Amino acid sequence: MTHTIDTPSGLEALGARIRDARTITIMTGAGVSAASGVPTFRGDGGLWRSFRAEDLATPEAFRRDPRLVWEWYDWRRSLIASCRPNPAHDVLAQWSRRDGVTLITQNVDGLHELAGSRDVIRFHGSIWQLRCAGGCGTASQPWDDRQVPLPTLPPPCPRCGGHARPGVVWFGEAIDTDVLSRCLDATACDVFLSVGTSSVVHPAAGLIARAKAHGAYTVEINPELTDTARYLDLAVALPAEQALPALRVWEDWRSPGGSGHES
Ligand code: BJW
Repeated sequence: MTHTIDTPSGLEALGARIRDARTITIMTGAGVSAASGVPTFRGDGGLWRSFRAEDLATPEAFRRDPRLVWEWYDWRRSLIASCRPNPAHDVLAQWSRRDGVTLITQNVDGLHELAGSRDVIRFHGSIWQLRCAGGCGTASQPWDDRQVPLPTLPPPCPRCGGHARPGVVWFGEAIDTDVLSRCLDATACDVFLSVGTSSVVHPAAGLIARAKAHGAYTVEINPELTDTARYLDLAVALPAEQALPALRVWEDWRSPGGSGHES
């Protein structure tokens, strides 16, 4: 049966387990950025106008009405541009300096990178990248564009003049094969933490079950425990920005008597 913790003072044993683990994989979702002011998809404020992510984050929606889809992304880009990393991003940035830590995020907001996290695996791409949806097709590489608001919607591809699209993964689209294979490899770990995700969108949601099958100690951190939590070893019913700093892992890793492995 899953053990549940709902106070920061109950996190000592998890902190010790993480400190002693050789390999730790963390997968984050929208909840990790909630305290920074980025709306989650399926919580309060998850609707834009009257649309859900499932209505707009699809190739069909883009084909039908590229301007509408771009208005949503342009609004989100403007909002995210004024957001700053919160203590959850800061703790994970510290952890990312240690050997054996893999950070995977479903988020496209770039806040882990802004907090200083190294080698973030972006499962669903980046809202700060664009790629050609027109004549250059899938052969073209994404490019960075941080303008907010974008001067023209939809923005044009600079090469072929067709529409550019956000450099993100929509429903029905495959995860980049290299990204997926690195994430599957990272499920062979000692501890797997799922932080701030509703665990309803696959294949990301399936990674923790795979980690458990490999023998990892599996943990969810989410104030609203998900259906997945009941299959895991531990459920931490706290916001990420409270739970992660309360683990006090980095302080020990840094200390001379700490359990080492720091790069
Ligand atoms: C806090 C907090 C705090 C609040 N602290 N926590 C298997 C079974 C069923 C369906 C499928 C399946 N395999 C594939 C599918 C179909 C589909 C899918 O999963 N559909 C489901 C909806 C049923 N998946 C796909 O289509 C994927 N592609 C695919 O599988 O391709 C196969 C293929 C192979 C070969 C060729 C072709 C195809 C792609 C999925 C792409 C998802 N994209 C999006 C948009 C990205 C771009 C953008 O941002 O616009 O990704 S949708 C959206 O959902 C976004 C997110 O990354 C993703 C997950 O959301 P997340 O992060 O979990 O957010 P929320 O809002 O749901 O949850 C937030 C949580 O935080 C809540 O639980 C809160 O309680 C919590 N919280 N405050 C901690 N302070």
